[in-house]
Amino acid sequence: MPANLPPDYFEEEKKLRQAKTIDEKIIAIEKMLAIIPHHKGTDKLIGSLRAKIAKLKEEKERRPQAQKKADTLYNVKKDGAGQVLCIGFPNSGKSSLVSVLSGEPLEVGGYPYTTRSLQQRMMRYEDILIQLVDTPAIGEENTHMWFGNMVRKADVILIVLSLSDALDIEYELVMEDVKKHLAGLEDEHGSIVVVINKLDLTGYAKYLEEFESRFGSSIQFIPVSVMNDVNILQLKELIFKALKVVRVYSKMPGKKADLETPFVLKKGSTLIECAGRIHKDFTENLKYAKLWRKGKYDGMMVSRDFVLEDKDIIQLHI
Ligand SMILES: Nc1nc2c(ncn2[C@@H]2O[C@H](COP(=O)(O)OP(=O)(O)OP(=O)(O)O)[C@@H](O)[C@H]2O)c(=O)[nH]1
Ligand SMILES: [Mg+2]
Repeated sequence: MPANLPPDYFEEEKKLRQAKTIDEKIIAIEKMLAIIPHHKGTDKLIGSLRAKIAKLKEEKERRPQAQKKADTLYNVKKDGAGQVLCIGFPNSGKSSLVSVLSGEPLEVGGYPYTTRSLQQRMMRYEDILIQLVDTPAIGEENTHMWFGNMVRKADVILIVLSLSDALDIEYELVMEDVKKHLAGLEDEHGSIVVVINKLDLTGYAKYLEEFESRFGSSIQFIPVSVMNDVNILQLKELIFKALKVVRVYSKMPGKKADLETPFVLKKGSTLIECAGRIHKDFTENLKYAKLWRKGKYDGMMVSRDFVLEDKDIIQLHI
């Protein structure tokens, strides 16, 4: 017996195919079920749709808490050595950039507002992982739901612009939005890095030069091409620098230093702050410490308020 399904049903079926989250899928199937006429010809279909919902609900239950949240909230919890928020206007290449930096794919499209929610990906930099957050373009209908909060808490704000004759204006517009939310935070907010993407596009050299002469001396910026893999490694380095962290390795007495797992601390952190991070007892019971710094110190005794640098190796004695 033919099912004779109404056009509304196929509309919902299309939505189901486009659905990204489990919730969206469940809603679409529930609507399909409500539309389907009940008769012998549709029994099987109804049964299989109900089974699909049950399976989706099960899948939803099984997923870790963090992932459940990521689907619904406009907030990404920090992870790794620091959080880098990528923002910009539609189509500038935010998702392309986050994909290539992290090596994990994201949806990319040649039309505006491809990205609909915050997405996190981890980028490896030497021996640490840095969290990148891809975002919907500024101007997307729900921007207000995440923009202020994420801008304030980011360790680095990556403004992604696409090379064009409107480079200056776009930069100023994004900065205006950003500054609104950073007002009052003074130097306590994350560093800002400007990425000018699509360097491969021809005919815009003049605008890039103009941008550089206007803003070059006051901001950190780097032109890149995701498409042609230009300056991507340099950008990784710039991101690491902008994070303003140091990596410190610990060496147990009589053993080799553990160079696999650095402790990541804010630049300017002291030995005792690092010791406290390694173990809370060290804060009180530390007797003395030795430090190795390539080309400079070879097991030198250092005091509690000694300021650590990137790649220092320390040995703590209690
Ligand atoms: N020519 C050129 N095109 C690029 C480059 N990087 C990305 N694109 C293209 O630009 C378009 C937009 O890329 P996306 O990464 O989706 O841009 P987005 O900023 O995430 O866009 P929304 O999510 O819509 O805000 C796609 O067609 C990409 O293929 C590049 O370096 N050069
Ligand atoms: Mg995108």
